[in-house]
Amino acid sequence: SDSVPEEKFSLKEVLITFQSCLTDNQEIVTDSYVNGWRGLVRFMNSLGSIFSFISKDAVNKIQIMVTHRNGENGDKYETLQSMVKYELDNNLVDLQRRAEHPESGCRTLLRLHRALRWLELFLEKLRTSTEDSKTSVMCTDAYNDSLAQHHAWIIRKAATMAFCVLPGRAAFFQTMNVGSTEQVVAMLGEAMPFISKVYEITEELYKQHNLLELP
Ligand code: 1Q0
Repeated sequence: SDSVPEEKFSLKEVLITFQSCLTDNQEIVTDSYVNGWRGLVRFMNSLGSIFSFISKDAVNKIQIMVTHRNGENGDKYETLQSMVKYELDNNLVDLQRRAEHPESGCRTLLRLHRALRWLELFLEKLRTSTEDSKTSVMCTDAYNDSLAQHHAWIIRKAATMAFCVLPGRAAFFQTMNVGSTEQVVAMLGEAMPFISKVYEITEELYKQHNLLELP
């Protein structure tokens, strides 16, 4: 038959992409990293249009990274490590203020990297939550401990308002399409170490090159 079955969206596949980010010598593959975010955005879109101001920004940043990858020097962007080296060696990063290179791979990826910390904190809260835990509270706490520190007041306000309409824990777990609560918890336990590892390696890379505050 030539009918293509409607693909059931499962968050498991998304979180597994972060596993495929890591090469044997602990480098991070840009395409896999970007694909991970693509899947997360797809999941976020399924939560409702109130999140579209967030997904628009995420899509924009994903697109910037894709454009670098598809560009003339795309091979230099194969891993985050090679990207940092290439952009720094060729003065392609605005270090003090946004100027000639407002869309450098380094500054764009830093925003996704900070969001990955939010994801790590949020997933860990979900994993260890109980039936009466509130997703909005877990999400807000994770946000305040990570991304919020880098956001202006107005964005913090909008984000926190959006979190309030997150579905409850049970409905949220259902949207993830992974199975029972036990299966969700197990899946999160499996995926978390990879997400943490990817975060840690990127953080270390950026720290080494003094890139953690790029404008
Ligand atoms: C489920 C709810 C999703 C909550 C997502 C949390 C992130 C909140 C971020 C709100 C700010 C977005 C508006 C734009 C901000 C930019 O100013 C900022 C800085 O960039 P720039 O160029 O101005 O310097 N951009 C960012 O900080 C990047 C934000 C990227 C957010 C990507 C979110 C992707 C979505 C993920 C949904 C995952 C849901 C996973 C649930 C897992 C459940 C097991």
